[in-house]
Amino acid sequence: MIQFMTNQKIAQTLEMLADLLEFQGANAFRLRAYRNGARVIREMPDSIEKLLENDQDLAEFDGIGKGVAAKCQELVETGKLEQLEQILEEVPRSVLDLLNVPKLGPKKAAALFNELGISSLEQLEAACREGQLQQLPGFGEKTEAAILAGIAIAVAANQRILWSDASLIVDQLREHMASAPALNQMEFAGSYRRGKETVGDLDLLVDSDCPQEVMDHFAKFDSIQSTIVRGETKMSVRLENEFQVDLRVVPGTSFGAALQYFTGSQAHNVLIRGQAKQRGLKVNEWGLFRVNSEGDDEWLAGRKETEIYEGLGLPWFPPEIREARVESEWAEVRPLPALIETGDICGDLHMHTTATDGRATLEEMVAAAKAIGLNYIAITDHSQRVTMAHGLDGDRLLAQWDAIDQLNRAANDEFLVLKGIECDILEAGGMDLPDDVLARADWVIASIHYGQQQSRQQITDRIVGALQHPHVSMLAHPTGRLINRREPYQVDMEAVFQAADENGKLLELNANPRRLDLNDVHLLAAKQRGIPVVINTDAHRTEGLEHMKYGVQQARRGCLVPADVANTLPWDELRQRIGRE
Ligand code: DGT
Ligand code: CA
Ligand code: CA
Ligand code: ZN
Repeated sequence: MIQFMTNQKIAQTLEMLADLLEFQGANAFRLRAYRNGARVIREMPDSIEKLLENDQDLAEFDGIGKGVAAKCQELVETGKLEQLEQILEEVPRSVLDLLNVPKLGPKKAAALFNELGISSLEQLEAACREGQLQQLPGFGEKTEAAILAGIAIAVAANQRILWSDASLIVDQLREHMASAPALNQMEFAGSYRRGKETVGDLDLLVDSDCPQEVMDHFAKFDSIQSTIVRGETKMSVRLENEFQVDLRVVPGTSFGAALQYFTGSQAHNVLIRGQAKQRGLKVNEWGLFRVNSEGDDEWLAGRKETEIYEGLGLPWFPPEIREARVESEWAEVRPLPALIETGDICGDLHMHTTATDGRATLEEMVAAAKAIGLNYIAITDHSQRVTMAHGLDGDRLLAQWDAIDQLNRAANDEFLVLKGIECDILEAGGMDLPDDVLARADWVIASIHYGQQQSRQQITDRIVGALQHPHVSMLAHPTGRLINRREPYQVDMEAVFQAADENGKLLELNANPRRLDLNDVHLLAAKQRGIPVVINTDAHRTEGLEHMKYGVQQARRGCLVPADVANTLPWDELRQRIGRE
């Protein structure tokens, strides 16, 4: 039987095809068509399968060409792609892992496969250690060292996926499990529930008295590749993308206790057990108990998670902060500080337009921001140094600001578009645009895009210099990391915090799910030093504005409340905070 073909699966297949074709040296134009198509299909509200059933021509959708439409048809009708099957006969699937190594482009990866027969990360690591790579044309000693250093990142990328990617699987699983028999309630526990930036596996917890029926239904989930283990009440499966899902079925009387236990983190649970012990209690995945000297413990609670915390004399800690960082300090605090929520955000102060590397025009970004209920935004395109993104020089920037002035004047509403710029911090230090231009902005972002390999001292000096600059308002994506792709640059965060604090500057929490920079630990450090954080999407297309929720979730992990986040303020107040006219 042909399996149900979700948009998600179609998109994944197209992406895999593109990756493998790139590995084989196919032309960039075709690859882009497949990748764009995959993105459009992933975000489409309608199911491709349904559209085809109704004889809809897919090529009529923006971003889907004839080639992609034909591939969709083939996938829906046959469940596979002939072209992909053929490629997989020539190269093993594991070469895709090689493409996750930073500094190892598809061309180099293909050379390694063809010349040295390397088709997995293990083989790559062994070959680097034996110095085999530097024997090949185009590979020096330096390249070899860089590739060896990058393997760790690729291995991590194989083991942990972005929270935002996990959430796509969660949505599908929720939908699939909704029709499971005898299911009373369910929840995804573990790192997913804690909102961690990457997720190692999913922990699905189900309340039911019929575990076998629930597991039978779970086993029918579309993307399951294999069952790792199945027992009386537990089951673990591997999905087609190698991702693992653990299912546990518990009775309603234990659901809250199990939810608490399997949400973790392990460090948080150590604190919880310690608190229980102090009070002559015991807590495990079955419930909260009073310990009796005879050994027959008395069951106290377990139905609801809140009852566990209450029974221990603790506040109910939101899952995001269960990392053993603040719980001891907050144990006596009532009520707990209310962590920030997406609805608290009034403005978005970092985004791009078609003037540089954005995909939407100024007008389109403004319309989209209004539609999602923001009160103000700053347009912050790149500055001239970012040649790859067609960065703005002073003249083009002033022209954009004129357009923004006109837009604000013409609109008869309260919405405000701010004149901003994402100004590069130059490799030698200093800002990429003259002071007299920056002085006229409403909002100046400083950021590093070049010279990321410099020494810790150089990078720190550049950033501190920018934070001392009178016209700079905020430092964007302060550590420059790309999760699973690029390590943060070497920077002395203590010095950055101090410079921000002394000069009244703000630090960004970039909400892009691949950046989430500052990270949770840095956010808590910023909060403790009283440095305001700004959560921005850095949107490069209108849909990018939706990323705010990922940033807010990360902010919650940093224990931030609305007062810690500057863009919960109306612009007038925020402007005074940063000393702008
Ligand atoms: P992950 O999957 O690596 O992103 O992280 P978690 O936190 O989801 O970890 P996972 O899936 O191994 O286990 C889920 C939760 O279950 C974990 O946060 C705490 C609890 N747990 C699992 N195994 C143990 C264990 O051996 N001891 C204790 N105390 N707790 C455990
Ligand atoms: Ca997990
Ligand atoms: Ca697990
Ligand atoms: Zn940006």
